[in-house]
Amino acid sequence: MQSSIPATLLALGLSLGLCATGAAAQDEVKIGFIVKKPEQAWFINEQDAATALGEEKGFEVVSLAGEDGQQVLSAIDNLNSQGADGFVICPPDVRLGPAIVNRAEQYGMKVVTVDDQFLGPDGEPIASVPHLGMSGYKIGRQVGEAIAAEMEARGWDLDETAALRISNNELPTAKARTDGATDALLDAGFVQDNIFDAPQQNTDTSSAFAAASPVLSKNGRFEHWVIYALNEESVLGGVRASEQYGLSADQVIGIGINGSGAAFAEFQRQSPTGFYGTVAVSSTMHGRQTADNLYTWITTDEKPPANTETTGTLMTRDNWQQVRADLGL
Ligand code: FCA
Repeated sequence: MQSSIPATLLALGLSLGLCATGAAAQDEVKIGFIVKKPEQAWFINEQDAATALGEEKGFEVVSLAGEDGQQVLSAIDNLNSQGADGFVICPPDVRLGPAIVNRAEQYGMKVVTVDDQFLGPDGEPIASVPHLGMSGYKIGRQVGEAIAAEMEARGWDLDETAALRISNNELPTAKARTDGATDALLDAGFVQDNIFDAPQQNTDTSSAFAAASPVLSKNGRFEHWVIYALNEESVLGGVRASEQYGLSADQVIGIGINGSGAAFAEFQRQSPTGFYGTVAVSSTMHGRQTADNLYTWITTDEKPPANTETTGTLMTRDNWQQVRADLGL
Protein backbone atom coordinates (compact mmCIF):
# COMPACT_ATOMS: atom_id res chain seq x y z
CA MET A 1 0.00 0.00 0.00
CA GLN A 2 1.30 3.35 -0.96
CA SER A 3 1.53 5.71 1.95
CA SER A 4 -0.18 8.94 1.24
CA ILE A 5 -0.15 12.18 3.15
CA PRO A 6 -3.64 13.65 3.44
CA ALA A 7 -4.01 16.65 1.17
CA THR A 8 -4.89 18.96 4.04
CA LEU A 9 -1.70 18.06 5.90
CA LEU A 10 0.30 18.51 2.74
CA ALA A 11 -1.22 21.93 2.23
CA LEU A 12 -0.51 22.85 5.84
CA GLY A 13 3.09 21.68 5.52
CA LEU A 14 3.51 23.64 2.33
CA SER A 15 2.12 26.81 3.79
CA LEU A 16 4.22 26.44 6.96
CA GLY A 17 7.22 25.93 4.74
CA LEU A 18 6.38 29.04 2.78
CA CYS A 19 5.92 31.03 5.96
CA ALA A 20 9.28 29.89 7.24
CA THR A 21 10.93 30.87 3.96
CA GLY A 22 9.19 34.22 4.09
CA ALA A 23 10.33 34.87 7.65
CA ALA A 24 13.87 33.81 6.84
CA ALA A 25 13.96 36.08 3.81
CA GLN A 26 12.81 39.01 5.93
CA ASP A 27 15.50 38.31 8.52
CA GLU A 28 18.10 38.39 5.84
CA VAL A 29 17.28 41.73 4.26
CA LYS A 30 20.48 43.44 3.20
CA ILE A 31 20.76 46.91 1.69
CA GLY A 32 23.62 49.03 0.40
CA PHE A 33 24.23 52.68 1.28
CA ILE A 34 26.45 54.23 -1.40
CA VAL A 35 27.77 57.81 -1.02
CA LYS A 36 29.73 60.13 -3.29
CA LYS A 37 32.04 61.52 -0.57
CA PRO A 38 32.72 58.80 1.99
CA GLU A 39 35.22 60.94 3.92
CA GLN A 40 32.77 63.80 4.62
CA ALA A 41 31.14 63.92 8.05
CA TRP A 42 27.67 64.45 6.51
CA PHE A 43 27.84 61.14 4.63
CA ILE A 44 29.56 59.21 7.42
CA ASN A 45 26.70 60.23 9.68
CA GLU A 46 24.05 59.16 7.15
CA GLN A 47 25.65 55.73 6.78
CA ASP A 48 26.06 55.33 10.55
CA ALA A 49 22.43 56.29 11.15
CA ALA A 50 21.25 53.76 8.54
CA THR A 51 23.43 51.05 10.09
CA ALA A 52 22.06 51.81 13.56
CA LEU A 53 18.50 51.55 12.27
CA GLY A 54 19.35 48.23 10.63
CA GLU A 55 20.63 46.93 13.96
CA GLU A 56 17.40 48.01 15.65
CA LYS A 57 15.12 46.53 13.02
CA GLY A 58 17.18 43.50 12.07
CA PHE A 59 18.49 44.21 8.60
CA GLU A 60 22.03 44.64 7.34
CA VAL A 61 23.45 47.83 5.85
CA VAL A 62 26.58 47.66 3.69
CA SER A 63 28.27 51.09 3.51
CA LEU A 64 30.09 51.70 0.25
CA ALA A 65 31.87 54.53 -1.57
CA GLY A 66 30.81 55.66 -5.03
CA GLU A 67 33.12 58.53 -5.94
CA ASP A 68 32.74 58.11 -9.71
CA GLY A 69 30.61 56.14 -12.17
CA GLN A 70 32.95 53.17 -12.31
CA GLN A 71 33.07 52.82 -8.54
CA VAL A 72 29.29 53.07 -8.27
CA LEU A 73 28.73 50.29 -10.81
CA SER A 74 31.22 48.01 -9.09
CA ALA A 75 29.60 48.79 -5.74
CA ILE A 76 26.25 47.63 -7.21
CA ASP A 77 27.88 44.45 -8.61
CA ASN A 78 29.42 43.84 -5.22
CA LEU A 79 26.03 44.28 -3.49
CA ASN A 80 24.43 41.87 -5.93
CA SER A 81 27.04 39.22 -5.24
CA GLN A 82 26.32 39.62 -1.52
CA GLY A 83 22.61 39.08 -2.15
CA ALA A 84 21.48 42.63 -1.35
CA ASP A 85 17.86 43.55 -2.05
CA GLY A 86 18.44 47.22 -2.90
CA PHE A 87 20.41 50.34 -2.06
CA VAL A 88 20.23 53.98 -1.03
CA ILE A 89 22.55 56.22 -3.02
CA CYS A 90 23.87 59.79 -3.18
CA PRO A 91 25.42 59.65 -6.66
CA PRO A 92 28.72 61.35 -7.58
CA ASP A 93 27.03 62.78 -10.69
CA VAL A 94 23.26 63.05 -11.02
CA ARG A 95 23.49 62.30 -14.77
CA LEU A 96 24.55 58.75 -13.93
CA GLY A 97 20.92 58.14 -12.94
CA PRO A 98 19.84 56.10 -16.00
CA ALA A 99 22.93 53.86 -15.87
CA ILE A 100 22.45 53.22 -12.16
CA VAL A 101 18.73 52.47 -12.58
CA ASN A 102 19.54 50.01 -15.41
CA ARG A 103 22.09 48.16 -13.36
CA ALA A 104 19.71 47.96 -10.38
CA GLU A 105 16.89 46.64 -12.58
CA GLN A 106 19.17 44.08 -14.14
CA TYR A 107 19.75 42.65 -10.64
CA GLY A 108 16.17 43.12 -9.44
CA MET A 109 17.30 45.59 -6.77
CA LYS A 110 15.26 48.50 -5.49
CA VAL A 111 16.90 51.92 -5.44
CA VAL A 112 16.16 55.20 -3.64
CA THR A 113 18.23 58.39 -3.75
CA VAL A 114 19.28 60.62 -0.88
CA ASP A 115 20.47 64.27 -1.16
CA ASP A 116 21.21 64.40 -4.91
CA GLN A 117 18.37 63.34 -7.21
CA PHE A 118 18.98 61.43 -10.48
CA LEU A 119 18.41 63.26 -13.73
CA GLY A 120 17.03 61.47 -16.79
CA PRO A 121 18.29 61.94 -20.37
CA ASP A 122 15.84 64.85 -20.71
CA GLY A 123 17.51 66.69 -17.81
CA GLU A 124 14.46 66.23 -15.59
CA PRO A 125 14.47 64.33 -12.27
CA ILE A 126 13.76 60.60 -12.66
CA ALA A 127 10.41 60.61 -10.89
CA SER A 128 10.13 56.81 -10.60
CA VAL A 129 13.05 56.69 -8.12
CA PRO A 130 11.92 57.74 -4.63
CA HIS A 131 14.00 60.65 -3.33
CA LEU A 132 14.66 62.38 -0.02
CA GLY A 133 16.66 65.60 0.11
CA MET A 134 16.83 69.17 1.38
CA SER A 135 14.38 71.80 0.24
CA GLY A 136 17.33 73.50 -1.44
CA TYR A 137 15.82 76.84 -2.36
CA LYS A 138 14.21 77.44 1.06
CA ILE A 139 17.37 76.48 2.91
CA GLY A 140 19.36 78.71 0.58
CA ARG A 141 17.05 81.59 1.44
CA GLN A 142 17.69 80.94 5.14
CA VAL A 143 21.41 81.32 4.42
CA GLY A 144 20.88 84.61 2.58
CA GLU A 145 18.59 86.00 5.27
CA ALA A 146 21.03 85.09 8.03
CA ILE A 147 23.92 86.72 6.14
CA ALA A 148 21.85 89.90 5.61
CA ALA A 149 20.91 90.06 9.30
CA GLU A 150 24.54 89.69 10.38
CA MET A 151 25.72 92.32 7.86
CA GLU A 152 23.20 94.71 9.31
CA ALA A 153 24.25 93.90 12.87
CA ARG A 154 27.85 94.71 11.91
CA GLY A 155 26.74 97.92 10.18
CA TRP A 156 28.43 97.11 6.85
CA ASP A 157 28.18 99.54 3.96
CA LEU A 158 26.53 97.72 1.03
CA ASP A 159 28.76 99.43 -1.54
CA GLU A 160 31.87 98.11 0.15
CA THR A 161 30.59 94.55 0.50
CA ALA A 162 31.00 91.76 -2.05
CA ALA A 163 29.61 88.23 -2.17
CA LEU A 164 31.63 85.15 -3.02
CA ARG A 165 29.11 82.72 -4.45
CA ILE A 166 30.83 79.35 -4.68
CA SER A 167 28.66 77.70 -7.27
CA ASN A 168 28.08 74.19 -8.60
CA ASN A 169 25.40 74.72 -11.22
CA GLU A 170 25.63 71.21 -12.66
CA LEU A 171 23.99 69.87 -9.51
CA PRO A 172 20.36 71.03 -9.27
CA THR A 173 20.18 70.98 -5.46
CA ALA A 174 23.35 73.10 -5.33
CA LYS A 175 21.96 75.64 -7.77
CA ALA A 176 18.67 75.79 -5.86
CA ARG A 177 20.56 76.51 -2.63
CA THR A 178 22.82 79.27 -4.01
CA ASP A 179 19.89 80.78 -5.96
CA GLY A 180 17.85 80.93 -2.76
CA ALA A 181 20.69 82.67 -0.91
CA THR A 182 21.22 85.13 -3.77
CA ASP A 183 17.52 86.02 -3.94
CA ALA A 184 17.31 86.62 -0.19
CA LEU A 185 20.40 88.85 -0.31
CA LEU A 186 19.01 90.86 -3.24
CA ASP A 187 15.70 91.22 -1.39
CA ALA A 188 17.68 92.65 1.52
CA GLY A 189 19.27 95.27 -0.77
CA PHE A 190 22.55 93.57 -1.69
CA VAL A 191 24.16 95.13 -4.78
CA GLN A 192 23.78 92.66 -7.67
CA ASP A 193 27.03 93.73 -9.35
CA ASN A 194 28.93 92.91 -6.18
CA ILE A 195 28.12 89.20 -6.41
CA PHE A 196 30.97 87.14 -7.89
CA ASP A 197 30.81 83.52 -8.96
CA ALA A 198 33.50 81.03 -8.03
CA PRO A 199 32.50 77.83 -9.85
CA GLN A 200 33.85 74.76 -8.06
CA GLN A 201 34.48 71.44 -9.78
CA ASN A 202 33.43 69.35 -6.85
CA THR A 203 31.47 69.70 -3.62
CA ASP A 204 34.41 69.75 -1.21
CA THR A 205 36.69 72.18 0.63
CA SER A 206 39.71 71.98 -1.66
CA SER A 207 37.76 72.63 -4.85
CA ALA A 208 36.07 75.60 -3.18
CA PHE A 209 39.41 76.95 -1.99
CA ALA A 210 40.80 76.70 -5.52
CA ALA A 211 37.74 78.41 -6.98
CA ALA A 212 37.65 81.21 -4.38
CA SER A 213 41.27 82.38 -4.33
CA PRO A 214 41.43 84.06 -7.77
CA VAL A 215 38.04 85.74 -7.27
CA LEU A 216 39.23 87.38 -4.05
CA SER A 217 42.50 88.59 -5.53
CA LYS A 218 40.81 90.00 -8.63
CA ASN A 219 38.41 92.06 -6.51
CA GLY A 220 40.66 93.60 -3.91
CA ARG A 221 38.71 96.85 -3.66
CA PHE A 222 36.06 95.48 -1.27
CA GLU A 223 36.25 95.98 2.47
CA HIS A 224 33.93 93.09 3.41
CA TRP A 225 32.97 89.72 1.96
CA VAL A 226 30.06 87.36 2.47
CA ILE A 227 30.53 83.74 1.40
CA TYR A 228 27.96 81.08 0.56
CA ALA A 229 27.82 77.75 -1.31
CA LEU A 230 25.87 74.50 -1.43
CA ASN A 231 27.45 73.20 1.77
CA GLU A 232 29.66 74.19 4.72
CA GLU A 233 32.64 72.25 3.42
CA SER A 234 32.70 74.60 0.43
CA VAL A 235 32.10 77.73 2.52
CA LEU A 236 35.05 76.64 4.67
CA GLY A 237 37.18 76.49 1.52
CA GLY A 238 36.13 80.08 0.77
CA VAL A 239 36.87 81.19 4.33
CA ARG A 240 40.33 79.58 4.25
CA ALA A 241 41.00 81.39 0.95
CA SER A 242 39.91 84.71 2.52
CA GLU A 243 42.35 84.14 5.39
CA GLN A 244 45.16 83.34 3.01
CA TYR A 245 44.33 86.48 1.07
CA GLY A 246 44.68 88.47 4.30
CA LEU A 247 41.10 89.23 5.34
CA SER A 248 40.38 89.11 9.08
CA ALA A 249 37.47 87.26 10.67
CA ASP A 250 35.50 90.48 11.22
CA GLN A 251 35.64 91.28 7.50
CA VAL A 252 33.99 88.01 6.48
CA ILE A 253 30.58 86.37 7.02
CA GLY A 254 30.48 82.81 5.69
CA ILE A 255 27.34 80.74 6.19
CA GLY A 256 27.16 77.12 5.10
CA ILE A 257 24.64 74.30 4.97
CA ASN A 258 24.71 70.78 6.58
CA GLY A 259 25.60 71.04 10.28
CA SER A 260 28.14 68.26 10.47
CA GLY A 261 31.56 67.65 11.98
CA ALA A 262 33.20 70.22 9.70
CA ALA A 263 31.14 73.02 11.26
CA PHE A 264 31.46 71.71 14.84
CA ALA A 265 35.25 71.79 14.55
CA GLU A 266 35.11 75.39 13.36
CA PHE A 267 32.81 76.47 16.21
CA GLN A 268 35.20 74.91 18.72
CA ARG A 269 38.17 77.02 17.66
CA GLN A 270 39.28 79.41 20.36
CA SER A 271 38.48 82.59 18.44
CA PRO A 272 35.76 83.06 15.84
CA THR A 273 36.70 82.80 12.16
CA GLY A 274 34.92 84.15 9.08
CA PHE A 275 32.76 81.03 9.24
CA TYR A 276 29.80 82.58 11.03
CA GLY A 277 27.29 79.73 10.88
CA THR A 278 25.57 77.00 8.96
CA VAL A 279 22.00 75.94 8.30
CA ALA A 280 21.90 72.52 9.91
CA VAL A 281 19.83 69.68 8.52
CA SER A 282 19.57 66.29 10.17
CA SER A 283 21.89 63.90 8.32
CA THR A 284 20.83 61.38 10.98
CA MET A 285 17.24 61.68 9.80
CA HIS A 286 18.26 61.52 6.11
CA GLY A 287 20.18 58.27 6.72
CA ARG A 288 17.54 56.63 8.92
CA GLN A 289 14.55 57.66 6.86
CA THR A 290 15.89 56.58 3.49
CA ALA A 291 17.08 53.24 4.88
CA ASP A 292 13.70 52.74 6.54
CA ASN A 293 11.82 53.64 3.36
CA LEU A 294 13.84 51.16 1.36
CA TYR A 295 13.45 48.42 3.99
CA THR A 296 9.68 48.93 4.04
CA TRP A 297 9.57 48.82 0.25
CA ILE A 298 11.52 45.55 0.21
CA THR A 299 9.54 43.85 2.96
CA THR A 300 6.00 45.10 2.33
CA ASP A 301 6.16 46.26 -1.29
CA GLU A 302 4.98 49.71 -0.23
CA LYS A 303 6.82 52.20 -2.42
CA PRO A 304 8.26 55.25 -0.58
CA PRO A 305 6.98 58.78 -1.34
CA ALA A 306 8.29 60.15 -4.65
CA ASN A 307 9.93 63.19 -3.09
CA THR A 308 10.47 64.22 0.54
CA GLU A 309 11.95 67.63 1.33
CA THR A 310 13.64 68.37 4.65
CA THR A 311 14.17 71.68 6.46
CA GLY A 312 17.01 73.35 8.37
CA THR A 313 17.89 75.44 11.43
CA LEU A 314 20.53 78.16 11.66
CA MET A 315 23.46 77.04 13.81
CA THR A 316 26.10 79.51 15.04
CA ARG A 317 28.85 79.50 17.68
CA ASP A 318 26.19 80.51 20.21
CA ASN A 319 23.67 77.71 19.77
CA TRP A 320 25.44 74.90 17.93
CA GLN A 321 25.45 72.41 20.78
CA GLN A 322 21.74 72.86 21.37
CA VAL A 323 20.83 72.57 17.67
CA ARG A 324 23.10 69.56 17.36
CA ALA A 325 21.28 67.82 20.19
CA ASP A 326 17.85 68.80 18.84
CA LEU A 327 18.65 67.31 15.43
CA GLY A 328 20.15 64.15 16.90
CA LEU A 329 23.56 64.83 15.35
C1 FCA B 1 24.84 67.44 -1.41
C2 FCA B 1 26.08 68.07 -0.78
C3 FCA B 1 26.28 67.52 0.63
C4 FCA B 1 25.01 67.67 1.43
C5 FCA B 1 23.90 66.97 0.74
C6 FCA B 1 22.60 67.08 1.48
O1 FCA B 1 25.10 66.11 -1.70
O2 FCA B 1 27.23 67.78 -1.56
O3 FCA B 1 27.32 68.22 1.27
O4 FCA B 1 24.69 69.04 1.55
O5 FCA B 1 23.71 67.52 -0.57
